[in-house]
Amino acid sequence: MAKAMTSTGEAAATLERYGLTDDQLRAIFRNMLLQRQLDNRGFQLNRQGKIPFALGSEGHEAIQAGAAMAFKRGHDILAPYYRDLGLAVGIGFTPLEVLLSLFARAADHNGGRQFPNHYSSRKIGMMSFSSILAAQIPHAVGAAYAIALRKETGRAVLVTFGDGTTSEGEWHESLNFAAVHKLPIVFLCENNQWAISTPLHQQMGQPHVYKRAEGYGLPGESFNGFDPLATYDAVRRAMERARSGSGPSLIEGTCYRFLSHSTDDDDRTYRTREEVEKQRAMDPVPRFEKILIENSILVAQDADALKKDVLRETNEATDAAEAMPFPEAKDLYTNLYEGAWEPWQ
Ligand SMILES: Cc1ncc(C[n+]2csc(CCOP(=O)(O)OP(=O)(O)O)c2C)c(N)n1
Ligand SMILES: [Mg+2]
Repeated sequence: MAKAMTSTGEAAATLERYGLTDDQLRAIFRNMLLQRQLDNRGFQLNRQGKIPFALGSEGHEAIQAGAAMAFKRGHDILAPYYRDLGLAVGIGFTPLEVLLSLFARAADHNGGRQFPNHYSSRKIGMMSFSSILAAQIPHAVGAAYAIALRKETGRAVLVTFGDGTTSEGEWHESLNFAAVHKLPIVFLCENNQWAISTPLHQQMGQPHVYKRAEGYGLPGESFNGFDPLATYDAVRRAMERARSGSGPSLIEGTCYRFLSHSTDDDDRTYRTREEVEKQRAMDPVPRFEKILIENSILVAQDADALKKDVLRETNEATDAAEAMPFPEAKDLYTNLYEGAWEPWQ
């Protein structure tokens, strides 16, 4: 294969694309752009006083778009956590569904009554989850246990969590149980080096989460979470292992949280701008765009057209969701009690 030229005229190293087609590579890039646009929209709407809360996932685009490409829709199950906007969108959750969640409208999957950014969709195989850190992990292990009990093949569970979450007891119990029963599950840690205001070194003595795998008798592996293709490769191999009945894995991608934890905190109070700027210089979105252009998979005009298209899609979803009604007060107990029973009566 001929080597592509970089913008500086040097020969670019041949891209290791792990069998992905040009269309798939462009789809990964589009997903990264869409995640960032939707992510920013949440912060903008909050600052405009239109929504009470949003979480940022900037810096997680590569890890999530790469993982989404390794997920088999219609077969696999995703048990995500609150920062997985790009994973949700990457497996088929629509921008309108994201905005309905942020605006808490009645047409939202959870009837507008779940916390923003807590998506779920039976249709695409995405489990509902709670804000309690690590609570999704035993649920995910339960889903994997069900797959094993039913002797289903060709499907597996992908469960995600942050670095801070690995300090929770459920995390350890889940890994041990999954290892003992050789369950079809992949534990994916999105290590962004912070847990709100707690830096990694105050969270754990061993900064590499994947190294704990050995203690449970699992394979463990780390990869560059700013690289969507390295992520795709690691997640695909671990999911294939799980789908084929060879058991669970613990994999860890290192990335960084560029924004505050959420619209409710100000990261200037607990970390330096120098640290954030140093990580920003490795921003995975422009980095991947450059790689695609240098390898003639994308031309600059197409990249601009993609960005415009993603902005248009986000604007349309915003307007459509905002125009929809809130849930009605009479529906407060629907799906909570049988027959919408009012417990005080
Ligand atoms: C059991 C529990 N303890 C504390 C919290 C408050 N809390 C919410 S997010 C968070 C940080 C989690 O950090 P990490 O797991 O690294 O994920 P990240 O937000 O960095 O993606 C904390 C402490 C919670 N939701 N649940
Ligand atoms: Mg974290």
